[in-house]
Amino acid sequence: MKETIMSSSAMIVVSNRLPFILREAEDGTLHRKQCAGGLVTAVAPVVVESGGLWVGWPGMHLKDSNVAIPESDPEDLSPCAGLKSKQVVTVNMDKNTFDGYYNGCCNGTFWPLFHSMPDRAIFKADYWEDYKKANLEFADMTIRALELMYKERGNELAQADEAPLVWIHDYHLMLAANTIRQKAEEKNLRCKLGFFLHIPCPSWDIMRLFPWDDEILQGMLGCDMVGFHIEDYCFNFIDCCQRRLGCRVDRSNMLVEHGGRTVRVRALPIGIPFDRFKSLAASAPRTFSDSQQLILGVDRLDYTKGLVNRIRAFERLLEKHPEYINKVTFLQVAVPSRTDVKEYQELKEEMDMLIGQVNGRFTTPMWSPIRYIYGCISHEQLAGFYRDASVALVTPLRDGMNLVAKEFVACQTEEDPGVLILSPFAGSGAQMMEALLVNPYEIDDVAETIHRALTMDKDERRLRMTCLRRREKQYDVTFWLRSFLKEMGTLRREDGDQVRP
Ligand code: ADQ
Repeated sequence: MKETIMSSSAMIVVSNRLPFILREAEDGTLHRKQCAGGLVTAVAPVVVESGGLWVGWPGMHLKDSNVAIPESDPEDLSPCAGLKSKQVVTVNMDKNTFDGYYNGCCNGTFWPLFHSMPDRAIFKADYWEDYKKANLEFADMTIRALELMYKERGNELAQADEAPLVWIHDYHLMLAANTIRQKAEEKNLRCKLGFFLHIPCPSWDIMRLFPWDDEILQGMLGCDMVGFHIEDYCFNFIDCCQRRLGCRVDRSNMLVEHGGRTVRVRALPIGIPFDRFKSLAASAPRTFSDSQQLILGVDRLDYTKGLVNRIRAFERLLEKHPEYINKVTFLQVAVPSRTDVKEYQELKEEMDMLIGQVNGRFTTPMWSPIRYIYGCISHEQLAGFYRDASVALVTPLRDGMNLVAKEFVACQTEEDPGVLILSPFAGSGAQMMEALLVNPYEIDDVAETIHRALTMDKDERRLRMTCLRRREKQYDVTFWLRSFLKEMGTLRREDGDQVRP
């Protein structure tokens, strides 16, 4: 049965990207192209059903800010198909500002820094200026969205107990809250502000490397509640607020006082649409023969995901355990990411070279050790790969959560499940204790852990997988959404109020 969670207040979601991107056809007309990740799957139905709004960049630079957003195609079955064009507020900015904000500050500075890789981070005042400009633009468009909402539903909102909820997502928009708060107050537009960070929040030692760290922290504290995946990130954030801004903090209740307000800090681990992956896996066609054991890796091609170390570990496995030659195949699926950034192009070249070397070294007339798909595949196909894999290698060097680990688990059968190998440096590594946890920097250990997984007996596999599946089913993406709304005080009563133990 389809369950729809309702927010007791109207909702405005603000994210760098809209839940779809716009593309121009040859005749110049605009069309929506879907990009349904877990976030969109969970949040879009609530926005659709509660008549909410979504503020974001449409994935292309529009020639004119007032250009009409197309409605979804009739055959669109994605979770945001019901999102009407009047529920969408686009953010548009000139290409140079966008480049400095997105490619520069977001991907060149915050992404590596927040993943504790400061050597890769570029600190540039120009990028920071563009980031501030872009955040102002997002804040202005959020105010426009609030005005629209109050114009359309003024009476209803005036009588409602709850002010509309503005939910800001991720490291792209860490400065938006204070501007939204201030302008909303000036215009007498009541609202509550919530923020969720999808990547890790680093420790104070790392955060302080950013020359304008105080502004970032103050920006996030502009919200009423700030959510992270796991407690470690919450405590890092609280620590930064205390040490950099001198805030009074209450660690046991996870509260930070700032500017005369008390901000709640909460660990809200994201989940996946478990049942959806489970049923996709049940119907996906088989693509691999039973005679081979399959090791699977699925990632965006990103240096944080530990792909190079993983290939080296697999090479080490073949060196130390030649019995796997002709018997085990490693399939790496890598989705192209940030392809116009030099570091990502270099990583792609390094991967091509490394995979070529390993294949050149071990391939036999009937077998190649590594198969490599560089591209995006459908969820149906992905679910089939997950189901058919004996081992999933999820070994990021650092990762906010990592949904692949959870999707793999959802696609296993209880009867003859595979084994999850997981990095403790992913948020999911803090939750999925029954996985085989291994440090991705220790190549020998990873190789031996793969060996252990490939030879694990069925009883142990079942025991581990049953626990993993039970947890992911219960704490799925709907649970995450419900927890967020509950913490914001905007979960409609009848939707239940179960809290993670
Ligand atoms: P990402 O780093 O993008 O997100 P991750 O959690 O690794 O996310 O999930 C990637 C998603 O892309 C998965 O749903 C996976 O199925 C899909 N995917 C990967 N390769 C694919 C391919 N080749 N074809 C099709 N789909 C593919 C950020 C943080 C994470 C956090 C999420 C959610 O960096 O740590 O888990 O947000 O909060």
